Amino acid sequence: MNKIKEILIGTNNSGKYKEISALLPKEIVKHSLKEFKISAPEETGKNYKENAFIKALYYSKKTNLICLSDDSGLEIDLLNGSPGIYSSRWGGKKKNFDLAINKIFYEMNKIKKDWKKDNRAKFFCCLALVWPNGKSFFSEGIVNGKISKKKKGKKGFGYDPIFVPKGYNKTFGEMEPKLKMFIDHRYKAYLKIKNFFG
Ligand code: ITT
Repeated sequence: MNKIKEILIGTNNSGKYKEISALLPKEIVKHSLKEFKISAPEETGKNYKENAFIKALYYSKKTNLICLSDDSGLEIDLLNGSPGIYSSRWGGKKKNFDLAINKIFYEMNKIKKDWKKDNRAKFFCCLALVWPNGKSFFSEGIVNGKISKKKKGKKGFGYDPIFVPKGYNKTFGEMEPKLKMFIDHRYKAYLKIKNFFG
């Protein structure tokens, strides 16, 4: 297999960008969307895979580069899997995750005032690797955990301050990024495509 030497990391989320670029081998030439003036496609898919494909295909066609995109989300058992594929949209137009996190607490409290023991959740990630000719490859990863009663830590992004991964007693927001990135959903999905990069 010809190893990929140059790639576009097709995300507008700087937290994701940092993690993905740190996972990829150093030698690979990495491009970010900041180098190009491309607006984001509408995520009209009905699941993570469709949305990851929409993004990677669109950015790959626009730039003629192989593109790696991520579609991910937080799934909370008590909320029947919400916010799920709408995780980004719960932050509103301004992607305000203080708001999104408050909405999560609000919705959980509405269902059960004392949800301390009903706090199971997971992060899901689908990575799509798409070539300009439309060839594609997908991989998925999950990290199980629970929702913390309070927001804790300022180190991460998105929902990191309220997610405690299984086997740890800190939120992702309290963890060093170097620890978080090797236990999360994105890393687990990346392991399944890492052979493309050598
Ligand atoms: P792109 O589509 O440009 O990649 P996005 O932020 O809109 O950026 P998604 O549509 O995949 O990406 O939304 C997933 C949301 O889930 C994202 O905005 C984060 O808030 C959240 N999320 C995903 N992975 C996360 C992680 O590792 N830590 C915290 N929050 C995460």
